[in-house]
Amino acid sequence: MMSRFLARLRPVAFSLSLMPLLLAVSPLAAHDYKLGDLRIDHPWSRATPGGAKVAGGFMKITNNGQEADRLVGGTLVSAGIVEIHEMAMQGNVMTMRALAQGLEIRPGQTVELKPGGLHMMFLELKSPLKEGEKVKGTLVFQRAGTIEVEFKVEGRGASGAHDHGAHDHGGHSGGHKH
Ligand SMILES: [Cu+2]
Repeated sequence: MMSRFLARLRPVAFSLSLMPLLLAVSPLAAHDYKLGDLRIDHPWSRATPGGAKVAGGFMKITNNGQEADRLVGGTLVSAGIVEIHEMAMQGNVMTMRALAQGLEIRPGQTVELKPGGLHMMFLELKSPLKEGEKVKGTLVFQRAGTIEVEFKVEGRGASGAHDHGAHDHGGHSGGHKH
């Protein structure tokens, strides 16, 4: 009885202890991060077409804690400015606007930043983002603090019809009324 129990238990314990090692050495391993109660899944961006100075940053953020947190900022080594944006209809025109208070992630909630929706906005890119690269950056949360991440650069057509690179970004700040 006991030996059967142990036989079942051992493979589980073995694979759990091995997991951090595999994550560290395998480039094919899932690309996710933990910071306090937050889990950040697959930060990615898209290759920029020649000369583009802007790109979007995407990921899933899950809050497994008891308190709300907020994504309030971040950095990307190749970007001069990083903002957090949402897409919103203004009349019948889709526009982007910066979230001055950041992006709230409530307890138990998973928020997805994705093309055409909530996103990080990388502005003033000093060098193009090339498919296959991993670009270092940080995410800053109000409660959990700062974490270093890598944004995986995917192909230009990746996930979603909305091409951020082609966006008229000047129009979005120009359209702001303060
Ligand atoms: Cu934007």
